[in-house]
Amino acid sequence: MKIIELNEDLIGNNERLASNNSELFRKYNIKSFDIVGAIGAGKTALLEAIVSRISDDNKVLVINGDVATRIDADRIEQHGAKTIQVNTGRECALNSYHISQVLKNLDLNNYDTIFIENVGNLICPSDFILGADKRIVVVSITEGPWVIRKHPILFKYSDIAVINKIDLMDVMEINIDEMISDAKEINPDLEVITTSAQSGENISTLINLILS
Ligand SMILES: Nc1nc2c(ncn2[C@@H]2O[C@H](COP(=O)(O)OP(=O)(O)OP(=O)(O)O)[C@@H](O)[C@H]2O)c(=O)[nH]1
Ligand SMILES: [Mg+2]
Repeated sequence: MKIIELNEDLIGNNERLASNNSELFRKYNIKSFDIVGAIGAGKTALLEAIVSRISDDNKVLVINGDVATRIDADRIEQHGAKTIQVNTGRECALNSYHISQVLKNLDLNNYDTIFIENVGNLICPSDFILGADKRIVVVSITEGPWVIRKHPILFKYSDIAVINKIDLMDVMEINIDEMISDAKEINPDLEVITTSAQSGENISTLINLILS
């Protein structure tokens, strides 16, 4: 019983801080995105591709959540965005407290678009909204054809689903239409897009979808 109460408290507190974050984004007219997804699915590679195409015309900040290291932040900085790395240590997802601490120490007038790359994990982030406008869930075809069906919750509570690494379609012998329909079955409102961060396929469509 105690454990359930604690858990509810944790999630309730997270939601309160998330709504403060959301208010800040609105106040400063910032578009904000929480990018969640499997380890190694290509979240950072997609951000590199997106940032390199939009950073001339947009004031972009990327907040990178990772257990350790600032490898992802360093990768993204090379493409013209400011970055802030948050190392979560033992925690398997970012929470709204992490984001509130980052926002507190920034001049938000300097940004119009904020991407938050969550820790690579298809389970933990579902309990912790961050206050971003939209959640984008990323998987890739190398996680196997059932990855979406096996992790329905994040797909249920996301706005856009990206199925990445389609340049490897032939090697993986994946039926991409089935993966798309798995996602749509879980959440009929989900926008589903297939991409290759490596070849650049559909990256401009993804950008239009995100920034529209
Ligand atoms: N072939 C191919 N490789 C890709 C693609 N996108 C990413 N990769 C490769 O997949 C590996 C993992 O990519 P990342 O961008 O680091 O993945 P991530 O989701 O950010 O990983 P974590 O942050 O560790 O969870 C890297 O070696 C990328 O070069 C793609 O579209 N096609
Ligand atoms: Mg990454």
